Amino acid sequence: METVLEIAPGVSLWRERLDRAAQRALLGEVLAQAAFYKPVMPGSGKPFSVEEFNFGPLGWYSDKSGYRYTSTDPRTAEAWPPIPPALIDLWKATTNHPAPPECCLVNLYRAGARMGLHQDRDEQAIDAPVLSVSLGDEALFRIGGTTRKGPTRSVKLGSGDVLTFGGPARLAFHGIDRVLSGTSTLVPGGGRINLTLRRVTA
Ligand code: MD3
Ligand code: FE
Repeated sequence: METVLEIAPGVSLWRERLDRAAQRALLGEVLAQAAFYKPVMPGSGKPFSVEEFNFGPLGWYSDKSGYRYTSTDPRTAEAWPPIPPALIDLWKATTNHPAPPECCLVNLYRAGARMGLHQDRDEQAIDAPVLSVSLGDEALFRIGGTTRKGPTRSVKLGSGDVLTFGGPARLAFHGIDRVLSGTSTLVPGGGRINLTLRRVTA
C-alpha cells in the first residue's frame, strides 16, 4: 500500500508518487510541447514571477484584459495540446471523480519565482477536486483555510509529490512561498514545474 498523508481536511499528499523515471518521462512530454509565457496582472500589467502554459480543452490565461479560461492559446489561436495520458491516469487513480479534468495548468518557477496566497475560484466545478504534481526543485507550499486571515501551514514539496484538494480544501487559500534552488537536477536550467489538473465546467 502506498502512503497517503491527510495533511489537512480534504488535502491528500502522496510523497514521490511518481518515481524518477516517471518524472523524467512526464517532464519530457511537457517540455517538448510547452511554449511558456509570462502572465501579467489584469489592469496593472504587472508580470507574474511564474511562467505558464496549458494542456487540455481549457487553459487558464491571464493578460491585461483579464483572467479567463480559453480553448486556444491567445497568442497563436491554436488549441492547447492534449493533457498527457499519464496525468489522466493519475487523476483517475487518485481522485475518484467521475468526470475527466479539463485544464492542466503548467507553472514554471525559475530561481526566485513565487506565487502569493490565493484561492482558485475561476471554475464552475468547485465540487471537483484539484490535483497537483511537483517536478524539480523543492518548494515551500503554504495552505490555510477559506478566509485570508487565520492559520496556515507550510509543507515542503519535492519532485514527484502529488497532492489532491477536495471538499473543504477546494476553496482553501494557498501559495508557494519560495523555491529551494538547486535541490533537484531534473529540470534543465534549474527550477520547479507544477502541473495542476482542474475540472472547469459544472
Ligand atoms: C489548493 N499552483 O496554479 S499547486 C495554481 O505549486 C497554484 O504552482 C501552486 O496554486 C503551484 O493555482 C500550488 C497546489 C494547489 C493547486 C490548486 C489548489 C493547491 C490548491 C486549489 C485549491 C486548493
Ligand atoms: Fe492556486
